[in-house]
Amino acid sequence: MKSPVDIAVTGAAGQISYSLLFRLAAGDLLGPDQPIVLRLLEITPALDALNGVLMELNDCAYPLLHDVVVTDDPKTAFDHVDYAFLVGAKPRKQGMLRSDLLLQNAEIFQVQGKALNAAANRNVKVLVTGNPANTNALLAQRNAPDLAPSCFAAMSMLDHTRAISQLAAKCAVSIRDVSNVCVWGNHSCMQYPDLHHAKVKGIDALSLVGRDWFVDDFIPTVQHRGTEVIKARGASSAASAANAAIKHMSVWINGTDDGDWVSMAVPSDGSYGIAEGLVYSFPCRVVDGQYHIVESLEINAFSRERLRQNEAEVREEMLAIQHML
Ligand code: NAX
Repeated sequence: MKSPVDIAVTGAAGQISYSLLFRLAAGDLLGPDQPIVLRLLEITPALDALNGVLMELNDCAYPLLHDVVVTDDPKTAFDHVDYAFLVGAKPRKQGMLRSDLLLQNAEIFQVQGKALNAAANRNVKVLVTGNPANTNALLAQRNAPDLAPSCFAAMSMLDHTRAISQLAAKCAVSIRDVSNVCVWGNHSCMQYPDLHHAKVKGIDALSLVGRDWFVDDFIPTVQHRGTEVIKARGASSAASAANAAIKHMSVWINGTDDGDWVSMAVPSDGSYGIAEGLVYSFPCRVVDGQYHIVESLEINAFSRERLRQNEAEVREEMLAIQHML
C-alpha cells in the first residue's frame, strides 16, 4: 500500500464539505489504491458538528481513510498537506454590505495563507471555493510568499460544468460531445461563459445554437444558476460544488484531455490584457500538474467588453482588501 497523502478541507462541517469529504474518502480524487489523511478545519463553535461528521466518516469504514484530524488551528490543518480545499467562509447575512463580506472573509484567508506558508508542502495545490473565491484566493496566495503563486487557484469549475451541461442539453448531445467551453473572469454574476471557441462533436457550437440563444439564454442561465438552485432547493449548491472541487483538483493533478481545456481562476500573467496578479478565470490546460493559460484565442469586441467588466470587478474587490495583501 502507498503511504497516505494529507488533504486539508476547511469549512469541514459545512454543506459542501458534507458531500466533498465522503467522496475524497471513497477515493474519488486520488484513486482506489491511495490512502489519505483528512485534516479538517472548522471554527471552534462548529467543532461539535464536525465531530458528528467524523462519526459518520468512521461509520463508513472507508478502507482508504487512514486517519482524520479535526482541528480549529489552521497550522495543524495544513501540516504537510499536498492538497488544500479552502471551502469555509463567512456567508453573506441580510443587510450585510458586499464590502463587509469581503473584509470579513479577507481576514480568514489572510490567516490561512500564512498558515499554508508555514505548514504546507511546498508543492501544495490550494483550491479556494469559499466566496468571494477569486479575491480570497488572491489573499491566501499573497500571504504565502514562500509558495509559488501557481500553487493557488479559485474555483470556476462549477460555472464551467454548468455551461457544458446547458450546451449539451440545447444540442441534445452527450456531455462527452462538448469541448472548449470557457468561463472567464470572476466567480460572480458578472462571469462570462463563452461559446466562441466551443465545439459540439467537433462543430463550432455557435453555428449550432445561434447567437440569440447564446446571448439571451445561455449567458444569463449560467450566470444566475446558483440563485436558481437556492430558489428551488432553499439552500445553495452543495453536491455540485463538491463535484466541481473534485473535478478541478483532479484535472490539476492528471491533466486536461487532448485538445480541450477547463476554466480555472488563477493568478493572471497579463494574458488577454488582464492585469498581472489578479485571480481571474481563464481557459487553462494542465500538463505535468501545472496549469497554463491558453494563449492567443481570438477575442471579438463582444467578448472583450465582458472580459474588461470582469477585470474591473475583480480589481475593485482587490482594492477593498489591498491593505491585507
Ligand atoms: P456553509 O455555510 O454550509 O459552510 C461553511 C463552513 O465554513 C461553516 O461550517 C463555517 O463554520 C465554516 N467556516 C467559517 N469560517 C471558517 C474559518 N475561518 N475556518 C474554517 N471554517 C470556517 O457553506 P457552504 O454551502 O459549504 O459553502 C462554502 C463556501 O462556498 C461559501 O462561501 C459559498 O458561497 C461558496 N461557494 C462557492 C462556489 C464556487 O463555485 N466557487 C459554489 C458553491 C458555493 O456557493
